[in-house]
Formats: sequence, C-alpha cells, structure tokens
Amino acid sequence: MANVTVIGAQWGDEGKGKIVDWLASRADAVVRFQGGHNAGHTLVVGEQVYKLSLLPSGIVTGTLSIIGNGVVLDPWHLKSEVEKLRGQGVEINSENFAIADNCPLILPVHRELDGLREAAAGAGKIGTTGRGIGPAYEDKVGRRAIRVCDLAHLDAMEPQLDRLCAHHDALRAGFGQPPIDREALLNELREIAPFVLQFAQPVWRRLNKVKKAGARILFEGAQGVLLDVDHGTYPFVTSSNTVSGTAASGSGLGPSATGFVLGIVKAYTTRVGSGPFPTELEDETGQKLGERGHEFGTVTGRKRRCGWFDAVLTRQSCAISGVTGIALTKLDVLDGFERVRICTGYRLRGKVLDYYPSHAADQEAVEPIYEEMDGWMGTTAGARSWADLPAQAIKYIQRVQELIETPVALVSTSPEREDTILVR
Ligand code: 2SA
Ligand code: MG
Repeated sequence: MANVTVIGAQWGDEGKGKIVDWLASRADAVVRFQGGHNAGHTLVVGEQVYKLSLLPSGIVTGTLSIIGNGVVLDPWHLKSEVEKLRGQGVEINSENFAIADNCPLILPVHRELDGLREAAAGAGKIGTTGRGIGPAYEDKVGRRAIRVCDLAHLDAMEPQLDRLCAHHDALRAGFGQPPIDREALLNELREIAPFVLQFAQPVWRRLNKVKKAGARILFEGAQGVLLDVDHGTYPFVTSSNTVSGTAASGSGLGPSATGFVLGIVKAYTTRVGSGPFPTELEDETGQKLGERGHEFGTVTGRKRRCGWFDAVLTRQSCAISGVTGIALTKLDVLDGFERVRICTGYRLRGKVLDYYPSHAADQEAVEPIYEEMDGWMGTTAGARSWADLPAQAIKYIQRVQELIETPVALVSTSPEREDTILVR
C-alpha cells in the first residue's frame, strides 16, 4: 500500500472510522490534518467499540498516530479522550502519539462563543457541534491563537493574551459576558500544559523522517467535502478545509505525499446540522434509513437527516478532492427496499443542472431529478466478496460508480473490520 488520504465525500459520517481503522492496520503512521474534536469516528474491533473524536484512528491499533498542525486542539478534551481510551486498554505514549507543536488551541472562550452565537442565531443557526471549532479557527487566521508550543512559555504570554483579550473581550461584551479572566485562563493552561507537552513536537520533521524511511502514511480526514469552508454548502459548513489537499498543508508533508485519495461515500445521504440537502426525505423512508443506519451523531448524539443517494453532489466532491477511488459504505442499510432512487441532476427555476450551484439560495431551491431502480431483497450485510452480493445490489454499485465518474475501490458491508470487499 502506498500513502492513502481518506476523506468524506458527503456531509461527514460516511463511515470513515471503520475504513481508516481497516487501512491503519496496514499503515505505519496515521495523521489527522484538519478539524478538531467535532469529528466522530466509531471503530468496532471484535467486542470492543471505540469512539474517537480527536485522536487519529491508528491509536487503537498502536500505529504511530499524529495530530497535525491543521487540527485545532482542545487540550482538556485531549486528556479525557486519552484517559478514556487507556481505560479501554489502549496504549498511548510519546512513542506512538505526537501532536504538532504549531497546532492552535481551542480554549474555553471558543466553546462559549460558539454556544452564544448559535443561541443568538435562532432559526438561522449553523447547528455546530458546540465545541468551539469555528472560533478557534478564526483566531488562528486572525493571528491571535494560543498554540501548543506556547504552553512551554506560559510565563511570557502577555503579548498573546493581549491580542486574544482585545478581540474577545469586545465580542463578549456584545453578548453581555464579562471579559476573559486572564489569571484563571493562565492557571488552567499551566495545569494542562505538561500533559500536552509530553506529546508535542514539530511533527513535520517526524513525518518527513518516517516518509524517507519508506513508511506508509495514512491521512485521516474528518467531516466531509460538502462541509468544506470553501467548497461546501456555505455558510452551513465547518471552519476547516476538509478536501484532500489539506492533508499536505495540515501535516507538513507536501502534496506529493498524499497518495491514493480514497473518498468515503455512504450508499445514501445524511447530514447533521442545518443547511440545504436536496435529497432529504422527511417521510417514512427517511425515518427507515435513519433507524436502519443508526444515524445519530457520535459526538453530540443528534439525529441525522437522511435521504437518497445524490450522485451530483458526490461527483462534485470527488472531482474537487481528486478522489482516486471510493469506499462505498452502509450498503446493507438499503437491503430490503423494493425500489431505490439516485439523484442524477437538479432542476433550478426551469433549468436542468448537472452540478451543485454555489449560492446558498440556489442550493436551497434545487429540486432533485431521480432515477429509480429495483432494490434487492437479499442481504448484503457482512458480505466479504462480490459473489456474496445480490445481483441488483451489484447493479446499484455499478450505477453509482458510473454516475460519480469515479471507481469503487472498496465496499463496506457492516461496521466490522473484516466485512469489506476489496474491488481493486
Ligand atoms: P462545527 O462544530 O463548527 O464543525 O459545525 C459546523 C457544521 O459541521 C458539521 N459537522 C459535522 N457533521 C457530521 N459529522 C460530524 N462529526 C460528528 C459525528 C457530529 C456529531 O461524526 O457524528 O456528533 O453531531 C461533524 N462535525 C461538524 C456540523 O453539524 C455543522 O453543520
Ligand atoms: Mg462522524
């Protein structure tokens, strides 16, 4: 296996966790390159279920796991996630885990601001995970973030704190909140610093070193392309670039390292949070998909919205992210549907579109054009070879592949690691 970059090609929750886990057992290093603890990756290994939201999935297999500079890091969450996994018997130490020392921190003020803004937005809210992701990225690009490396210099923090407070105190006043308590913040940082610093280093060096030594590197994306801050359903997006290109900038390895780009695609569509969703089903069928697919957020427990497979959106995501091949997941959720539908185009004010427009009002207004096919009565759950699949399910996969103009590389047929069909 060469290097692989795994990204979600829809709105997240495509089943990346399982695929990444499956690939991690064949990799020498696993890297998270964007997002924060808003991700929710569920890994099922035998009897054990691991729920990760910040740590790279490789941690479970003992593979070198790295949090790259493109991630925003909540140090308190980090500690609790590490402790929880250690409680499940997972070994985590400075040999198998590293954090980029230039990673910006998510602070309590970011989480508070996230919540205040969402509450104030009412019906117009984004539906964030409430974890302070957006405000932390704002501070990063606004050049006032406190970063992991700052934790080793807490006695010389005045300039950083001045910049941070100048910005946030004004914002907080607007919400009727008191200014940041600098002493309290410094104390909290002092307390958590040793825990974070034991893993901190310039990870670009470590990565370049293992790369030169021939390591196979797995880049683990979080969320999905349709939540990308540039290419997604703006403003109903997350605050990072979720496309494959970020694997390079978010880790400190150039684009030549990203290798095979594996887009994870769910056999139907889901979305959690607000924003447009052309194929959404607000009826019994949507309900059935949600129940059969256990569609609840890993991080927040929120119910996910469900709908038919949207080939237009997925084709667009695959193009934008340069997807080499896809892993099709949760096919078994469609088992037993008499008829299944695939969106092949949109109608927008009398015109037919073969792409998803950029403007929010257009994204909301498009009507899906469907193609309908027979479903399959047999079961695909647990299939481990092409021959185990009902003929009609194979037809569905082939049609998906044709419409998204990207080959299917893997089919995943249950959350279990081994229930995977390798197509090529
Ligand atoms: P944020 O918190 O600023 O990143 O939220 C902005 C939007 O991004 C969406 N988002 C996600 N969508 C799907 N899955 C995500 N991870 C968790 C999961 C989510 C959960 O895997 O289940 O547990 O609810 C994720 N993270 C962010 C979010 O819904 C907003 O639409
Ligand atoms: Mg998820």
